[in-house]
Amino acid sequence: MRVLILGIDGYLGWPLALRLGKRGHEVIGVDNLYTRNAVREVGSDSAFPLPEPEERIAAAKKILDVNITFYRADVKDYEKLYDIIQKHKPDAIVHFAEQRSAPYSMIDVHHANYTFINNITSTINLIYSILKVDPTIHVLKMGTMGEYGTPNYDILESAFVEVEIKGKKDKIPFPKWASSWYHWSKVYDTYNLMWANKVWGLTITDIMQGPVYGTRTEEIIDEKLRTRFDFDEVWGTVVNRYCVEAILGLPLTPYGKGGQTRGFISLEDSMQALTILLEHPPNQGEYRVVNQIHEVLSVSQIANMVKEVGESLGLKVEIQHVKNPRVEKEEHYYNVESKILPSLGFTPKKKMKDEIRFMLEDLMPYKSRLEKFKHVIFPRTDWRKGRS
Ligand code: USQ
Repeated sequence: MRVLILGIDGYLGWPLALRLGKRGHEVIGVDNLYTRNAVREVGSDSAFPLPEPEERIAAAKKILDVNITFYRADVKDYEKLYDIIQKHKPDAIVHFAEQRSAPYSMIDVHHANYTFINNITSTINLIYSILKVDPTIHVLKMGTMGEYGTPNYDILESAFVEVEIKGKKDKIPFPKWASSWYHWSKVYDTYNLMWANKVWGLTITDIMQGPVYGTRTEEIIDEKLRTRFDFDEVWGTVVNRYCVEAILGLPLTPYGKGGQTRGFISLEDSMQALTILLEHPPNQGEYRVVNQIHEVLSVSQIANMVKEVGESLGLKVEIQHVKNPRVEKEEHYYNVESKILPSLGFTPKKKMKDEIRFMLEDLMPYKSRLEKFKHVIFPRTDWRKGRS
């Protein structure tokens, strides 16, 4: 297969390129390196130093014998995106080229606007490029479990649901109720993709993935092949943040009551799932929604896990519930249907507790680098404030 990855420089994009390359697929990647700059904008950096794209591509060739063609380009530039798709005519396009931080989108009006303009425009550009080059190309689009919010009913793995209103039945898109501008941008993307499928019969997999954690995949066998790893209050996600907090001797920070429950998945299992979905595309003209999760846990449970594993490695780990900077339910029902991936052979290999040990071991040698970013860990971006 020939696969174009939009957002190849990111936490998921890079390891996916290595995985697909190792499996013999041809890999082309696009990135404007926005995340690198936006993480610096909030005073932080990746825990592992990142080689320049050209250097990491050379390392992939040397260490894994994987060839990657890279374009430094912005997916908001329709002509550029169209030219790349027209030139390579991929079988599938993975769309990760979106602003992916909820706190970043909540900083102020400029960050909210950037999130919407970048995320919505990139998806529209992709839809129109495919339409012009080849409408049969499979689009694998990264959405988020956060599109659904935390409803008091089961989250089905279905694009539509039947409802009855005043005695009359109809099918409506499965309800969405997001909790940041970032998550809303993904909801709007979903509606746009469903519409493109209805109007033009595009073939789409819309992945609703929970928070990803971890430092390792089967291909990350050398420091030069590491993927970025964020831990600051804006770009870091909860498990990755806790691990860095534990390394630095800072208290772990469950927000509020800590009952916020999500469907987590390791980086390795995310790679496995994405590969399966690419290698088993939906039928031509189908819009397929996939709930991509593994372990359902609360942020308090995870803090206890990091404390236990950290202490077994000799770290002194405290847990300190902090005032929740977000507007979200802190105790709630959470039950997610996830049957498509298992039906295609997905068998999660990693348990969070085991991965936390590897993460702490991998991060430990970078402790002095992490010390420099201690001041950007405590949450400052406040949902209620609405401005910086
Ligand atoms: N949280 C804490 N303490 C922290 C950091 C976060 O309790 O130090 C809580 C948050 O309040 C939230 C939960 O952990 O309830 C998850 O937050 P997160 O920062 O780990 O993840 P989130 O902002 O939801 O976004 C991340 C990715 C995003 C992806 C999403 C999947 O950044 O790209 O779409 O996970 S999901 O959460 O299922 O929507």
